[in-house]
Amino acid sequence: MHIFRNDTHLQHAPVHEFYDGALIPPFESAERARIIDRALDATGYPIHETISGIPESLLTRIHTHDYIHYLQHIYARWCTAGGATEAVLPSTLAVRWMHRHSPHPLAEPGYYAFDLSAPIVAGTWQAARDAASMAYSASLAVVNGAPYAYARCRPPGHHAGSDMCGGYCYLNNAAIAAETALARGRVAILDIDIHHGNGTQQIFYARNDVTFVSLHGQPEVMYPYFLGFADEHGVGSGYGHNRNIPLALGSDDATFLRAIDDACAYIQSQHVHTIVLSAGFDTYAGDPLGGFALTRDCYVHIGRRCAALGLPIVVVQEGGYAIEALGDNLVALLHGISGV
Ligand code: Q9C
Ligand code: ZN
Repeated sequence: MHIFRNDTHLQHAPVHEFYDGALIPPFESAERARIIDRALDATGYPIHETISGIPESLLTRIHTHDYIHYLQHIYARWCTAGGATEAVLPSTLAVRWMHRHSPHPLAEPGYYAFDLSAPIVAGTWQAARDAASMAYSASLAVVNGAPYAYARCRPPGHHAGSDMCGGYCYLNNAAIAAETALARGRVAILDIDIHHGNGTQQIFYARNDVTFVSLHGQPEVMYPYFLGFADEHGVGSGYGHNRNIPLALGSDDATFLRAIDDACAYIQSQHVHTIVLSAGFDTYAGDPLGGFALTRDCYVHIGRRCAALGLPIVVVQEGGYAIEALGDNLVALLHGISGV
């Protein structure tokens, strides 16, 4: 199990988040990475702190050129236009019929964001770019023959679409890992974060080279609410290559592992060569953003079942906000996958 990590993420530290109307300290914090690193240090897995920079041409196969340009430059443009230095956050969201584009720095955030959970601060671009670079590096390791690799991505990525940020996500790290792994042939992304990976689904919805399968809380009652239903199968040549398995609040180990078995059978039917695991741990019992009741042991079993598919696996860090348990839960998953 090769570990990829770096500390650029420290530059992404928004001071607050909106949580169902309340202004609170962010759940998605640098502390998460610190706890993960502490647990990883005790494993003896080889750790790679120098990562390959992600090629621009790879980034723009996942995200639009305009969106990348926006992420790179909006913080400075926003401040110059009088926006608060705390963070870039939209005043208007360009939803449904409101989709004319305005290039004004105080307006554009509402075009490229689908919610208020992706504030952009001075170092957000650098952090997001290096998180994507870690996903790329981990996936390259697998392309070059490593059986398993893990990218400790922060900020996370699975809510980020081709030209949209939201849900703490800016660049879709798992999508970048999948695109990289296409060098070995078709890829499946298995998303086990409790929130539906709406961004990953959108990116690959019309494609048949990357299959997306997600286990998550029913969107009727869980963020991101508007996507992740069981009848979303893909479009065009992507039809049949998208699978959502929504689960009820309160789901426990047994329910989750049954759904994992379904997902694994589906992946087997897709004839892929690599698995990208979008690994969120907000399914853990007591996660402040969750609602499932998984135990630590469940992550070992999830890992074993994924490994039983007999394919290389790129593990990409997504959510997980029960911070004290996060490192141990991750290590449980990685142990389950690699057997050591
Ligand atoms: N009551 C990830 O786990 N806030 N993102 C939702 C709903 C945003 C979660 C509040 C949650 C984003 C990567
Ligand atoms: Zn999540």
